[in-house]
Amino acid sequence: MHLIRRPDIAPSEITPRDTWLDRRSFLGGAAAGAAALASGGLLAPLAAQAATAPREKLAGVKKSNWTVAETLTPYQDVTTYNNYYEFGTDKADPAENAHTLKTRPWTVRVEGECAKPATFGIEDILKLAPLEERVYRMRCVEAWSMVIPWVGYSLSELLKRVEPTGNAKFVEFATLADPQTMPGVRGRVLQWPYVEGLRIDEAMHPLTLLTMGVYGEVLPNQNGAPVRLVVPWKYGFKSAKSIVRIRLVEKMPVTAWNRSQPSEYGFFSNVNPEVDHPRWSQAKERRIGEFRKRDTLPFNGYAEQVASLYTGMDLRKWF
Ligand SMILES: Nc1nc2c(c(=O)[nH]1)N[C@H]1C(S)=C(S)[C@@H](COP(=O)(O)O)O[C@H]1N2
Ligand SMILES: [Mo]
Repeated sequence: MHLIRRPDIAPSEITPRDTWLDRRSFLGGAAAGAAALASGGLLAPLAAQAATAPREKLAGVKKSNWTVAETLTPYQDVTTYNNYYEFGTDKADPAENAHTLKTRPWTVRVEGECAKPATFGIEDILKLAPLEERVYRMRCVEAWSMVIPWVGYSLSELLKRVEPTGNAKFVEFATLADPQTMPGVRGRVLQWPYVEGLRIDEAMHPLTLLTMGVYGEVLPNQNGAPVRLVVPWKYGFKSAKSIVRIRLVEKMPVTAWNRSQPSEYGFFSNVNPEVDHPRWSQAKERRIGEFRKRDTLPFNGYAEQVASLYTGMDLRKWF
């Protein structure tokens, strides 16, 4: 893990993850620790916890070169300050409400313009390619940001299994919309299911992460369990949570945010400090845990890796 503490941040501002874990295992008691030692499986219980779901460590996670060396946003912030409108629109709602999400059994249907459409069980997805830890900068369109150690592998690993055809120009992601377990889906904040999309070259870019974990553990429900997308050079809403269907398509998909406010949310949604949201500036951001605002970087700091995908495009028009 790349825990580099910047000198301008007081240690007291950072909740050490170990303290948090200690508190949890204290709640869970000695039995949970014993269980973690006894189980040699892919998913070993880490610590039982009183109110919410037990935390589960992911085994065999390798470090990745696709990692930034910046101070990690504390686990507690990553898992309690969330956007997941299916569980409510306040930042605290998902952590409070998402315990109702049932993540097993779970399948992801991959279909459309491909030679071998298939349905993948979540257990297969976890074993499809080696799990990597990747520390990514994340930037929400609301102008806050975090640095998060995700666990997963490049989405391209999954997509190549179904053999996309030459007509596969875009990829559409649909996420779970279950009114029984998701209180937000009973309301009309967005049209459900939540749909997102990428161009095929964006979807195949190695940075685009199919994500099953965070902080070395299985994703908490509020972060999009059991499988979500993470696209670090785009605004956070492109990173669809709790994916159930991936469709290779010829035409640019209509996404949930684009449908609801086309003048505010374009298809590409690349982080761009020079293109303001119609109602606020995107020039700066508040890194969660910091006081002074930071300058927002083009492509969220990933320009070197992804800017070439957009050569010749007017990024003010294609926002
Ligand atoms: N299904 C679904 N996915 C979603 C959202 C959502 O409301 N529903 N919110 C998005 C937004 S706006 C952000 S910023 C990120 C937040 O992910 P995190 O809470 O894991 O950081 O999830 C994205 N994925
Ligand atoms: Mo967001």
